[in-house]
This record gives sequence, C-alpha cells and structure tokens, in this order.
Amino acid sequence: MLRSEISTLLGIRYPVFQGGMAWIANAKLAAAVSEAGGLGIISAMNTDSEWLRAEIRKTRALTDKPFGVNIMLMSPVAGEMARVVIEEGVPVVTTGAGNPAKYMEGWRSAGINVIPVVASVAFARLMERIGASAVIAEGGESGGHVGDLSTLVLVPQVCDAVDIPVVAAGGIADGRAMAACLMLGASGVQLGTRFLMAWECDIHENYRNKLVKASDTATIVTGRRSGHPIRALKSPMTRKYAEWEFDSSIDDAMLTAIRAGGLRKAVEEGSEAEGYFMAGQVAGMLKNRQSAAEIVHSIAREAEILFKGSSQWLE
Ligand code: TUI
Repeated sequence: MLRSEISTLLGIRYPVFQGGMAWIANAKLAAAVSEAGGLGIISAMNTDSEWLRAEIRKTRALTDKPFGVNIMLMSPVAGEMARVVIEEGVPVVTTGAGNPAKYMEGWRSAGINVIPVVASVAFARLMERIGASAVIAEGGESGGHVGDLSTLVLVPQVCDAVDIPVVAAGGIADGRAMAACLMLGASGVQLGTRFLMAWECDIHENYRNKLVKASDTATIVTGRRSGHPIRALKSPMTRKYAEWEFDSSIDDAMLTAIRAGGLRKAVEEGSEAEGYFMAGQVAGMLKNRQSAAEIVHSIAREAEILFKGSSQWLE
C-alpha cells in the first residue's frame, strides 16, 4: 500500500488524480475515480455555473469520497465557477492556465484545499506563498494547455523549491511513470489522457478511435504565437491551425476561439474536419478500454510492485 502526504491531506486512498479535462470530466467520470480511491475532478469549463452545480450534486449522490473541481482560469466564466465551488462546499479546487490569486482568500476561508497547476519553479513558489495546499507540476508532455518544461526536469526542481506536496502530471499513463515521479520527489500523480479510455468517460467514439490508433508521434503543439500553446492529436484541424498561426490577418482571440470550439466539436461530435482532439504524448500507449477503478488500481499496484522490487538495483 502506497503512503503519501497528499493522500493523508485529502483523505484519499491512492495518490492518483484524474485531470479536470475541459468538456470531458463530468460527475460520472469524477465519481468513478473518487469511488475507486483516487481523486476525481470535475471540469468547470463546460457551459455555465448551473451545469457545474448540478454535476457537483450528482457526484455527491454517486460517492461520499472526496472529489475536486478544476477551474480553467482563461475561461470567461471562471469567476462564476469560483463562487459555485464555495457555495457547494467542494473540498478540493485545482486551477489551470493562469494565476488563481484573486480567488485564493475566498477559497481558503471556505476551507477548500487549493491545488494550482504550475509549469515553472517561480510560479510554484508564488502559489505556495499565497496559500496553496499543494501544487500540480505539469510537464509539456500533457494534453491541452502546455508549459515549456518536461515532467522529468520540472518535478524535481519544483519539489526542491517548495515545502508543500507536489503532484506530478504530464506524460504519466502507468505505474512505471507513477513510480518514477514519486522517485523524483512527487507525492502523487495526475493523469488525464489515460482516463479518456475509461468506460465512464463520455467522449465521441471517433475521439477514442483516434486515441487507440495514435502512435508516439501523434500529437502536435499549436498556438505558441498566442502565448497559449495546446497539445492535441494531429488532424486536418491542427494542420489548418498551424497555417493560420503564420497568417497575420487572423488575430489571437480568433485563434483561441477556434480551439475552444474545436474541443467541444471533438468531444461531442467527433468532427474530423473541425475537432481539436486534445491528448498528451502518452496517447501512443493507450490500447484497451477499462473502468476508472481498473485504471486507478492497476497504476497504483504497478507502482507498488516496482517499489518492492527496487532493491534489485543494489548489490
Ligand atoms: O489547463 C490546462 N490544460 C488545459 S485547459 C484546456 S481548455 C482550453 N484551453 C484553451 C483553448 C481551448 C480550450 C485544455 N487544456 N493545464 C494546466 C496548466 N496550467 N498547464 C500549464 C499551466 C500554466 C501555465 C502557465 C499555469 C500557470 C501558468 O502561468 C501563470 C502565470 O500567470 O504566469
């Protein structure tokens, strides 16, 4: 049985978070992960704050275990979502793609454990200073919004820089990567892409078929020009986007809107032409559908076996 600071802090059995994937991570997926002993996370990206309120209540009806809500800070409705998590007494909030400073006091006085995603040491230090309970150090292998550093270099540097627990994310799909991240000093891991294979994950079958067919080099990062780079599966849409990026007649706001709309078209419609199929570099490792519980349990079990066998490296 793995022991970790983050599991104790949050009252979860396995230090395995399910990433709060925009348009994807709903009550059904989050509750299944939490019920299995991990930390399920609902994305606050979808539609409006009443949708979020309903998903939080659905999650509570499905599990009595802790769960979280992810707030994507670039979203125009982030402020509304920030209020709903307080009103609904959500135990854990993770944030992404920005600085949660203006919400921090409200969340902390409501007793929420705030766990921001960070992509650099400086930002991790700042988050610790303003009261984060832990940070998620996410390397650029991840899907969606990405930072510059890879997980292998980001995680140990963040671990050295802060005294709060660090959860590793980006490029993690199995127990080998989990064990490696714990060895780097992380207290837990967060996985997004692998949970796209869960039976409880409602994405269009075209999205899943593309993931199953994906190879190690199947993803591409676009949007560096806008300052908001996004990793997704290569597709007609990403190819077009890569061309538009070099077209000065198309402004940054339009490019961001195209991707936001493209993610919904991928998830709900499976649109080959217009979908933006966000996925991490682990896409090439996904083959089988499994339940969320099988995913959580197998990753934790694999990591445990590796730790037990790790004395093989000693003479
Ligand atoms: O947020 C994510 N990944 C996402 S959000 C998303 S939704 C979307 N986004 C854009 C267009 C269309 C849809 C898809 N994927 N991951 C968390 C994350 N946060 N990764 C990196 C960061 C990050 C980067 C820089 C956090 C903070 C930061 O600096 C903040 C600052 O103010 O310096």
